[in-house]
Amino acid sequence: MAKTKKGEPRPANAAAPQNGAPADGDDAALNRELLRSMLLQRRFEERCAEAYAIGKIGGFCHLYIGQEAVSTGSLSLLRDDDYVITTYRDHGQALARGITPRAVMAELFGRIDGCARGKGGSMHMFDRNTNFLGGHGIVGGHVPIAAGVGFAIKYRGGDQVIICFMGESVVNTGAFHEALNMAGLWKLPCVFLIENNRYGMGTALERASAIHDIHERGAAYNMHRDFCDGQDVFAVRKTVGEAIDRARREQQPTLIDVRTYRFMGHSMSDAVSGTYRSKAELDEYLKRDPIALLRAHMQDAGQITDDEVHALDEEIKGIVQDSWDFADASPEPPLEALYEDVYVDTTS
Ligand SMILES: Cc1ncc(C[n+]2csc(CCOP(=O)(O)OP(=O)(O)O)c2C)c(N)n1
Repeated sequence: MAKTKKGEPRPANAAAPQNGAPADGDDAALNRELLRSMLLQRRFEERCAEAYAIGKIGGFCHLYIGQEAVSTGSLSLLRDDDYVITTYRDHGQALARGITPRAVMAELFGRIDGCARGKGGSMHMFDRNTNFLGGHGIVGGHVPIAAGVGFAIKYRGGDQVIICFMGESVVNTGAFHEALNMAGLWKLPCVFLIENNRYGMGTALERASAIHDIHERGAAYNMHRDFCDGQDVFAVRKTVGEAIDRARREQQPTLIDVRTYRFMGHSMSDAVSGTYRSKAELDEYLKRDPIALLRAHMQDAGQITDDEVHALDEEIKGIVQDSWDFADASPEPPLEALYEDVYVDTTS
């Protein structure tokens, strides 16, 4: 199990492979951590759908089911002092970064023990302890913030990196281009990671973008660029790992097109599929469920048995139930809390 700098075990964030360590795929202990992280997100999101349906969660709610290899693969490579920023589809990444299921579920329920004290909700997970800088609702709005964090790291002489997750629709917003230009110009330690799940709400990438190999947009900003299979957690780790190294050692940004698919609708307002894609297409992608692929790899390699998978699944369901019970018992923030956290107090 990976250790934090303070020596505490940190299950979700396994360390990046070192020279001489077994290649990804051969490392049974690492694979178990990856499977656990992905399964936790899956079971958590299934319960979120249920909680939303019975009114425990209000507002918007975008599920992450199908994309778990992206969060787990990339965030399993980060150090504790690195940074993460993302969009509204943020529950899975919050969990993979190590925010507790209790704090994420309480946030979803709008309760005081949530990671943003119940004020953010589904789209605005935030946690200073894990350098998780949100959860942002405006498409593309967080990309300049990522560039700003990259600038701050460099200005202070640090060797941290920031991973900035975004949907593929973001590449058509102005903020994306402004931020990538600055990151390319100033050589900022940013990994711009596009979670390309093929649809922005109901609009296919091909109907919205003049080019389809969207990582090529990085060429305009003199930036390294790459793409990978987002259903294969090992492929994600390899490609994102190279980008993290480049950011950390050379302070060079990278734009990555991680090709994935969301198994649910855009949000709980179109929870299942929608009219914009065919059932045949969905069925085709369901065959490449990232969790099933990793599990099959581990079973073939003799790294896990059916019974062990079952036991792990049961344990995780228990953790998610505990998070639900915890969130349900947590109080709503008091009315006065409306006036807190509005301005930063710079006087004390
Ligand atoms: C500036 C802005 N325009 C429109 C919206 C409405 N909106 C919310 S999600 C979304 C689609 C974004 O798709 P994508 O970036 O591919 O991410 P995904 O939802 O697929 O993860 C849109 C247009 C918004 N939130 N912000």
